[in-house]
Amino acid sequence: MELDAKIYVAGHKGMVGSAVVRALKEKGYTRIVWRDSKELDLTQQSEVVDFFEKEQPDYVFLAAAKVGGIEANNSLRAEFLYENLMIQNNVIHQSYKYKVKKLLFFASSCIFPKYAPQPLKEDYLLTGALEPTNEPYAIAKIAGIKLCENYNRQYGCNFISVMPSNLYGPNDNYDLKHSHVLPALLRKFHEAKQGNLARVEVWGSGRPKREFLHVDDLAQASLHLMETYAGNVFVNIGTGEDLSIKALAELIQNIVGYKGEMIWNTDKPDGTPRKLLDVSLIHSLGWSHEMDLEEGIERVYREKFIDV
Ligand code: GFB
Repeated sequence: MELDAKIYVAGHKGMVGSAVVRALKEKGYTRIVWRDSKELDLTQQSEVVDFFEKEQPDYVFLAAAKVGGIEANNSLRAEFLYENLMIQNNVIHQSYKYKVKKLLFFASSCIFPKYAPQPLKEDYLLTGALEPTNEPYAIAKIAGIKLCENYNRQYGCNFISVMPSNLYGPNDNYDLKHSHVLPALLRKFHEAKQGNLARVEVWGSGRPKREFLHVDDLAQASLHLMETYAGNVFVNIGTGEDLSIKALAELIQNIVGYKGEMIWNTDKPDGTPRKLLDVSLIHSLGWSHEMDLEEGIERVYREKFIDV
């Protein structure tokens, strides 16, 4: 990407989009464009057409999506399918129409089959049934990957897809009902410590394993792929290491310094038992993660709850 290229970051206020904007600015890109959702509703085709007609971006990072943790995915099932399909259909199709040089689509590791062998290689896609709690979201993301792949095949576009593991970092969602586990536990333990509460409720059995990646690492990987990679194979982006939810909860409890008890609410779903990404492809393409999990959580905790 030329430093004076016009780059559209869809979803610039979200955790992923804002990290991409930070990384682009750090590298010296100056013509970054974005719109708030009030100015441009990406689910509306005519608004997206008008935006592309006006801005004619050279490159697109498609980070706009309806996202959330296990409860949000499981309860807002229609919205997760409908809104994500609409957003990505509109942005990917207009990127083709307006001859965008390259587009990067952010998918998610929940697209893999629930019981796929671990670690998850890119070619395990569509080899088995999905995890039911996030099937609508996963189906939308699989459609997005396939849209990119088939615009490449039929029209010679240069649209790539990436598959991040579970993410955390600045601008995460801390709403206890709809957030992911890591921000939810940071908030729960912090508030329990502040309020001298005797116990904190944690969801599920604690046995599922998850792989966590700092969003700044994801942004660096995405820029690297935008600059160096073209192809129909999507690329896993992760650390290649996971831990159980129980181990994560203990780590967060220690970082926060909460001395009370943890109660496991097994009425809440566990979700997929494990989704560790095979990161050999991205390693072979010359990128590996930098942020260690403990250091990353300490940093996020300080930024969100201490240095405010
Ligand atoms: O992060 P999370 O909501 O999503 O939950 P997924 C991960 C695990 O943490 C589950 C447990 O086993 C939860 O039961 N957990 C424990 C908690 N305590 C909590 C809590 O207080 N809040 C939350 N949210 N979880 C999502 C998918 O799956 O991950 C999306 O639904 C997407 O589609 C995203 O792929 C990355 O990792 O299970």
